[in-house]
Amino acid sequence: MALPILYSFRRCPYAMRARLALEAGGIEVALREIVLRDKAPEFLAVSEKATVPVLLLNDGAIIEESLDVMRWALDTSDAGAKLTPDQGSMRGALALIERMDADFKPHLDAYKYLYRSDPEAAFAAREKALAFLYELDGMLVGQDYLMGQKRSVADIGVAPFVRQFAHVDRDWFYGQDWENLKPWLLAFLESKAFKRIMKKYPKWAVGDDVTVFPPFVD
Ligand SMILES: N[C@@H](CCC(=O)N[C@@H](CS)C(=O)NCC(=O)O)C(=O)O
Repeated sequence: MALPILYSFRRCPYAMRARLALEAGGIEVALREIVLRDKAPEFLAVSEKATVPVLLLNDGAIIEESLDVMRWALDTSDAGAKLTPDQGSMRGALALIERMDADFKPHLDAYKYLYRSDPEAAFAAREKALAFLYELDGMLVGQDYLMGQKRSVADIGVAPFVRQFAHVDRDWFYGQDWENLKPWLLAFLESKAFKRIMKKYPKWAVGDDVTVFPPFVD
């Protein structure tokens, strides 16, 4: 049977969290790597919204939001069991992700995109992002993951965005006193799952062989 199709972009944090959920559930998809500045017409035909990730299911259903791809993976595989927090609830984890998207991501975008052109505005945005990062740091006191001692959907939903924030100015980020957040992020970056979902693929074009994701690893 044909695999569901995932339109993805390696460095997009939304696509990363979708890939992490699929990876956790061992759900195989045919990955099509999209280049944002030169989107494949076939991708644009599938999704008017034209953002990645987009998951096209075998019954023709289209999932156009990363959080919905995660929810679908949680519901249709053992990712749900694997990624349930051992403290708090799945609902609480998803609510944290939604809050991050609404309250933190806009500041992250301003920080990242204004960093070179308008440092003053970028630093003001960075200031506004701090509250959420310190909240995460507080959640990590005495535990390895955001919602307990086990990796949950909260970690995979949030970490790609903290990574993006950290990478704007690594020296600054790792110079801050969020002593729990730094090792949590480093452990995420070193994790087998993250390395697996960050495999590089060439830009997809019609007629290419199917790229099965998640990739095989020893
Ligand atoms: N709310 C969407 C946001 C997805 C999104 O904005 N993805 C970015 C890349 S990280 C994108 O595709 N942007 C379109 C563009 O740059 O043209 C989701 O959660 O899937």
